[in-house]
Amino acid sequence: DENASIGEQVDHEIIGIDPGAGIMKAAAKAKEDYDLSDWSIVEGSSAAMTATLKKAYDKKEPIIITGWTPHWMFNAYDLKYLDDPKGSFGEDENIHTIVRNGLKEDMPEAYQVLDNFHWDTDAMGEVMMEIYDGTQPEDAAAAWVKDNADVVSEWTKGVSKVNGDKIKLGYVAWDSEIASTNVIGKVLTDLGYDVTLSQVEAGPMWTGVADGSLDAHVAGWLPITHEDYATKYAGKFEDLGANLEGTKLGLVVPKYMDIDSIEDLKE
Ligand code: PBE
Repeated sequence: DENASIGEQVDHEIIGIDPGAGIMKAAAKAKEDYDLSDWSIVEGSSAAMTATLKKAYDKKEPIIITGWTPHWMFNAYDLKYLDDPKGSFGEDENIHTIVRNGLKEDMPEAYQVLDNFHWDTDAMGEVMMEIYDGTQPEDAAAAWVKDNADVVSEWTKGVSKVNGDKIKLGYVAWDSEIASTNVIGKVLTDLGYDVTLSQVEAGPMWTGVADGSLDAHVAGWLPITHEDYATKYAGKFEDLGANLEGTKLGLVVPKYMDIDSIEDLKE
């Protein structure tokens, strides 16, 4: 119905992702800040969200999702962020590499590589698009590592090879983190590590590094998105700084939708 409000068109639903994601907390804050009490934020996963987006997009139907950059969806579809004049989703931020206390002493080589790991949204986007196109994450990561030997050599410069030492990286099945974790996992494998990539929820990812059951993750969105986790485990992990700068979170819609601001959701 052309005359229905945006809320009526989408059943007052915003398609969210896994409940542990920081973006879900930001979406709940937006609901408060913009007085959207009749709206609900649907929990699910990144994969379910992108599947729902594809279904709507293919039929040019209205849809509102929780979205973030870097993400392949902005390459695959014509999408826009809704303006967020109240700043519920925070400022642009960075993705940090987070390691367990003691990693530096126990595995100085891996520590050095994780500390050196730094790339940009274009590079991450290349890996993400490969995976989107159907390549297995480990194969997409291996191809990127091979094609970007100059970048990778900056991360491994002066680092000695090891002989099958076990290292365990945690990650959440967010598209951005599937890409980054597979890339750094491949680099550590090539250095001689026996690497396990352990897919977990956001809470257990931070808990795992804090209690030492995980050695590291490269998925710390800071200072805002994962602030609760970082505060909860302060002192129980080491932050090696940003591995990627300039991320963004928000509510995202197809460009064919006739709204521009989160304020437009209130009727
Ligand atoms: N994300 C992707 C995560 C961090 C990485 C934006 C979905 C989150 O909201 O916690």
